[in-house]
Amino acid sequence: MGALVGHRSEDLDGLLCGWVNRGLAMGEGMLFLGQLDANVVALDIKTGTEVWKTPIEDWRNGYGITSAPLYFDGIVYSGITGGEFGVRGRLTALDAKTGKIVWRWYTLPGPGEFGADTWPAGTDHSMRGGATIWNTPALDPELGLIYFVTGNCGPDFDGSMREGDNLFCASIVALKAKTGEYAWHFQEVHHDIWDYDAVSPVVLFDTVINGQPRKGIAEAGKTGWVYILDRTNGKPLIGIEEKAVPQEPRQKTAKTQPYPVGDAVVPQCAQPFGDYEKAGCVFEPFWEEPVLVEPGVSGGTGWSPMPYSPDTGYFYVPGTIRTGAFVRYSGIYKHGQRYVAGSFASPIGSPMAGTFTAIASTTNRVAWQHQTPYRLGGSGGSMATAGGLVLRGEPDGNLVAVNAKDGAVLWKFQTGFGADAPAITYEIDGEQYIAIASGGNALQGSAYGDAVWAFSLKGQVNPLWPPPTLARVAGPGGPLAEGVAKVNIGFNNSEYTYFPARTKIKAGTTVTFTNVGDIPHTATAYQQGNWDTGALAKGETKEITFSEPGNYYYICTPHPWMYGQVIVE
Ligand SMILES: [Cu+2]
Repeated sequence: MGALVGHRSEDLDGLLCGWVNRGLAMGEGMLFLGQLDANVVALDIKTGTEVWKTPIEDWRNGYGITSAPLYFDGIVYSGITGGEFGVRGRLTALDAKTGKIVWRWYTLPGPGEFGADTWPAGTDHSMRGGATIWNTPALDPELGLIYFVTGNCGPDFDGSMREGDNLFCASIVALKAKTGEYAWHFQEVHHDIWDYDAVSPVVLFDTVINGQPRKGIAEAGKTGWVYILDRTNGKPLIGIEEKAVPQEPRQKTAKTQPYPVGDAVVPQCAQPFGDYEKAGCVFEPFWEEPVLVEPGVSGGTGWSPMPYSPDTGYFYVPGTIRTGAFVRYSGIYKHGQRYVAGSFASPIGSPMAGTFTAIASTTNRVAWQHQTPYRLGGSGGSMATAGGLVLRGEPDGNLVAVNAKDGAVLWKFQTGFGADAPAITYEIDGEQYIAIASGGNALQGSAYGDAVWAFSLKGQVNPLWPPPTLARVAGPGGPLAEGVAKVNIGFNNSEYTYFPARTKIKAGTTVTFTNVGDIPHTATAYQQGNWDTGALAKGETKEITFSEPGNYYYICTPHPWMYGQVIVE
């Protein structure tokens, strides 16, 4: 599509969460898409010709777009990402015909603006406080309001310099769709230090509570709860209580946090694991000694959407069960670079699993729940049909149809690759089809592919063989660098990381570990093997030769939450 012309694609590699695009919008004979380089582009739907292209920011400042835009009534709405790069989140409205920016609403208040008193006075921390918009907004034409959710506060994991609730991080926000004027907000997590973004798209639904018809809005959070509000005013529909939470004065933790009435869809307390001294529940604070917290950063519901069925009145909530070892360190703000001041790694070998839960919209209680051997909260989500089915793609490659009322599994089909996309349904000449893109997902660790499957009652294509089994325990993530024998430590202003974190080499290869960070680090064999670079000061290098085939994990001895992997063939 002519994307990313004008700069080398590898310049963008270090940005955001990888090469991700969550879809397109359509309107007025055009397709609208947001690009990783922070341009919103309109294409002629028939020819693919570019009609206009508007940068809503400069990607060199740490910004990007990964969400699908929303088109309504002559306006294209786009979020922006970069919450780990010291950016200022915003929603941008563009004229669909010309691409001119109509308005923008900053998710972080400037001096004197509403919410500015939730940041320390006389500082500019709010100007790089994140609160980015990872997913597509929803719009209620009758109320004239547009709704969206915001991501974590920046810097991640360190709240010491940003005392206050830090609006509008981790919030559901409503604006007047035409003008961008503030209508209401609800903050899910005050003074976020856990990367508890609100990132699953909001769901608008109509319901009846105590005999009264109500206009609802709901969002599934990384905390494991579903937040259910009245979308006319942002007030809880069922009940959300502010409760006192454990404190860490150095983190300037919020005194209370919102606890929705009802059930969480994933466990909210970490189990003790390994040598970690402390395991806590949701909102457990931490400082410079790692503390296990559950849900971890990718726990609960991440980017996956949750559908609502008006027939059952249930939300279908995808969840991830995963523990994070949270630790804070000193992060240094550098313009346009990663600005993360801590770590959240899941300990090597700690369990990972998922849930798929029907939550009753009128009580916020579990109606039924499936336990899954793989994570679902950062996956594709699902779709509810008027025929009483819920269809969900799973990272193990299966497209699964379940009974929306009771969760009984009715049908499964192996698509051959990670089915980490929501299914869709459509009708042609009176015949109903179901389709799913099955392409895998790096964060899920599912098998990559490039298949689009369509199903009807007349379908005759056979399923594929299942892809390799997914990891059930945590370990180094990210792409596997083939044949790369150089590992940089502290690369790209990410002091506590190995890059690449995973590499695959032939037996007999010598790997060069170089510390390009600012403080001493090691690469030290973990579990298998007996090798160690020893402490490498800034700029120092050590060569390690791997003669035996095997799977070699390694950690940094002074910073055990740092880990990497060398696979030797
Ligand atoms: Cu280290």
